[in-house]
Amino acid sequence: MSLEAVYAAILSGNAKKAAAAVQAALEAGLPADQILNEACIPAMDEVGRLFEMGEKFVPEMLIAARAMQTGVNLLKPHLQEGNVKSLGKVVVGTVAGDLHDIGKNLVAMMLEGAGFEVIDLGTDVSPEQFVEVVQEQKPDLIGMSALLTTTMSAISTTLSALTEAGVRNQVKVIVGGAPVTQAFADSIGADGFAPDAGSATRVAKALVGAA
Ligand code: B1M
Repeated sequence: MSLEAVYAAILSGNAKKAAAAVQAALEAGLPADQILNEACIPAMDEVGRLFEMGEKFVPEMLIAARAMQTGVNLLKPHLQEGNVKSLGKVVVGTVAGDLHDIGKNLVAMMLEGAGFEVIDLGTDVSPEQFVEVVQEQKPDLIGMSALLTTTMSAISTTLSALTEAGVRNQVKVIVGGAPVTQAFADSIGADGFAPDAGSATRVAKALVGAA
């Protein structure tokens, strides 16, 4: 069964097999979002669970992440809506101290596909970098991703830095990432929260009045 092959290849960190399995699943007519949500993401969740149990280690998480990215790259053209009209400019980045980028990359990909111009600052993005890019690029939105409970605070530090620089009111801020919740987003004064990449696009559209 194709979805199982994708799941197994990512779980074992075999990028070549992951690519072949994703390709086979696409050719079998499975929708890209089903391959992503029912095979790729569950495989990474299982990697995380095994890491927590002490049955997998950081290098194995890393190779699984690479296998996932290889598969996602093949899904990318199928996940995007192909909308060409620009809905606005979005700056995305994983916050300071955090190196996780798979979720952030998915969010960037979906936003791009929905018609936003995306500037991806990468990972470990300092509050100063976010401030600088707002001053220079004047984006409509900032999207901050955090995957560690210890780096969630970097989201509020960045919001404070935007306020201190006098640019907080020039930009809407969306936050997300596994430990981030709507309650956390509300508590720090973010404009939007999204639990996954699909809803990040819906929230972004609503914030620029394009919903
Ligand atoms: Co890390 N890691 N990791 N890791 N890692 C987690 C997050 C962890 C939950 C694993 C575990 O213990 N079960 C745990 C965090 C525990 C905690 O804080 N509560 C953890 C840990 C502890 C660590 C290290 C500290 C391990 C160590 O060194 N001892 C270390 C920290 C490094 C650092 O960042 N400073 C570390 C390192 C790594 C790797 C580098 C090896 C690798 C990352 C590779 C990479 O990203 N290029 C890695 C991985 C792969 C994981 C897991 C297994 C998978 C993450 C992932 O890609 N998920 C993860 C366990 C897990 O999440 N189940 C784990 C798939 C991805 C599609 O989901 O990123 O949640 P996610 O994104 C979703 C949503 O959250 C949302 O949309 C996405 C798609 O639907 N979303 C947004 C994300 N950003 C958004 C932004 C938005 C809106 C929605 O708006 C802007």
